[in-house]
Amino acid sequence: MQLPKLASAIRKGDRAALAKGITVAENDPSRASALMRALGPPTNSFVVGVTGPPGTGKSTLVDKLIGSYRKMGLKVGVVAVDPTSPLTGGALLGDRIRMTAHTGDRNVYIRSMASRGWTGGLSRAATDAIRLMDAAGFDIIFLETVGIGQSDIEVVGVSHAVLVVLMPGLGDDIQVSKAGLMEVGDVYVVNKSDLEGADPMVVSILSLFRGASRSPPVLKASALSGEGTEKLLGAIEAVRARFVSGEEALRLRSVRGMIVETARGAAMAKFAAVSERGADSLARRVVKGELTIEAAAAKLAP
Ligand SMILES: Nc1nc2c(ncn2[C@@H]2O[C@H](COP(=O)(O)OP(=O)(O)O)[C@@H](O)[C@H]2O)c(=O)[nH]1
Ligand SMILES: [Mg+2]
Repeated sequence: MQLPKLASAIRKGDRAALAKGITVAENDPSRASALMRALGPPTNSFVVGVTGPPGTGKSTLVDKLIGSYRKMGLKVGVVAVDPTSPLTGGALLGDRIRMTAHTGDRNVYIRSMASRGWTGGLSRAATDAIRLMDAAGFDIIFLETVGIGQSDIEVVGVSHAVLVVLMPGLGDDIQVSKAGLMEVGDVYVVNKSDLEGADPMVVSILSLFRGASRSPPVLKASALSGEGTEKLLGAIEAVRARFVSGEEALRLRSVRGMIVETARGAAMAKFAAVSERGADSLARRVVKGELTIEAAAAKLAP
């Protein structure tokens, strides 16, 4: 399909077109860039980043929240990013299993994105997917990402609100602060409150913010039993209320994140385009003294 046609079908909320658009975003950065240009700037979607170590119950919680938002009559999209699939093994399958409660619902769209190499490229594709869902008219978009390292977490910069999901027994607070999770969260939740050790975990997170310039809410919930999920929804809704009322700082924050991820994605694509073809003959010319290494490198780069 021609890109302008595809863009206009996506804008009409055509699910097949949306799926196609996201596939373009994943596989073909240059076409994706043209498609994004055709879509224009972000409109009304409220983007909720959900991050935290693997297995804390992010997908299960998102599934619960989808249900709450559907009851409110809102359209919900999910982008589940798994940049570290070799490490987390099976997480994507997990996402699919744990978010099946809404498979028949035309107002819910869930898309998992697997790593094809670089985290940066994946972040750009995820950013594009969010913009595509926004154009398709989704009110709420969840961006689930595994928060293991700094680069995995950075992608949540495109969100209007970031939910950090932890659980009892994660060990010392150092694990949490090391990954950069303490900087990104607007709301912290200790999930699996049905298990031992949720309260000490809450205390240890609160202690990390002692003396800090901000004190985000730290909640307890159980995605399995539903306990505490209403409060969690309330905390997210408090941020969404600011978004809906047009708070500029929130809109700026998400757009800023999109610009950064798009720029990183473009830089990654350039990096990937450096082929080693011709390197042998260039090396010969450098050895002969005909070229500097810098000049040879410039010939190799696109
Ligand atoms: N006991 C308990 N288990 C949970 C809860 N929420 C999720 N789980 C389980 O934790 C495991 C990982 O959940 P998942 O949502 O895939 O975690 P993710 O990797 O963070 O997305 C699954 O076996 C879930 O059933 C909870 O509130 N209590
Ligand atoms: Mg998950």
